Amino acid sequence: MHQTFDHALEVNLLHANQAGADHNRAHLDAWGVTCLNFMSGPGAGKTSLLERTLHSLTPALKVAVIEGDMTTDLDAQRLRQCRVPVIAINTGRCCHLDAKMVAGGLRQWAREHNPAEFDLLFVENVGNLVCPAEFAVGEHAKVALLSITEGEDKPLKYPLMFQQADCLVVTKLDLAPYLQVDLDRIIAHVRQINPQVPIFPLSAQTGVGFSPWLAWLHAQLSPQIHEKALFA
Ligand SMILES: Nc1nc2c(ncn2[C@@H]2O[C@H](COP(=O)(O)OP(=O)(O)OP(=O)(O)O)[C@@H](O)[C@H]2O)c(=O)[nH]1
Ligand SMILES: [Mg+2]
Repeated sequence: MHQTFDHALEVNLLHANQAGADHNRAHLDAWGVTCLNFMSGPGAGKTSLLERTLHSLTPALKVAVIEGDMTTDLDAQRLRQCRVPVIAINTGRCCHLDAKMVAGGLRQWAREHNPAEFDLLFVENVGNLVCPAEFAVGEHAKVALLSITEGEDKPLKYPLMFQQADCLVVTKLDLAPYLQVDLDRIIAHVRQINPQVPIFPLSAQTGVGFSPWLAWLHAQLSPQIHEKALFA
């Protein structure tokens, strides 16, 4: 009985969240903005990937960031150094962003800027390998990150994140020589969960592996943005 009640509650919660995400997506589509949701366990390298990506994109492409953190604005401060608007959302005790929080971020963005003048919105989710995968925020694609220091078994132990991902970035590739880690095993485990997902092993520190990642990012942009000069 309790189990049925709990299950119904969860279904309602996710259903309401999905309606909110659809609403956010409708606004993003009306503005012509492509939104990517970056998700990973804590410290896998989301902010570092965004920093290097923002430095690699041509200034002709207008980008904003919604930065989700439980308490601080440390990542928001880092990303502001990249000279893009950053809307910081503190989630408090909540271990993920949800559609309602991101709707608040979109409203703030629309008060401070004209979103229709932008091309891309990056959402950095709270560091957590489980819950962010449950809650859509209106993104056009989900980018999951896994650092090679986290262990080859993680795709099998936390399957939802890898199942939901439209793209997987395997980070910290520069550390591979110092670890006993088999990249092919990581990739094989991901393929068990999500056989077709594009996988980009790279290093945000050295830039190795960045070109295929940037090409994938480019392919996500809406067609009218394609003719803009693409990457610096
Ligand atoms: N060697 C190496 N270190 C990296 C790389 N990317 C990130 N790091 C380091 O990993 C640590 C965490 O990186 P962040 O970019 O803050 O990770 P994050 O996923 O944004 O962390 P949270 O937002 O707290 O979940 C920092 O000390 C980074 O310098 C990389 O490609 N190579
Ligand atoms: Mg971060």
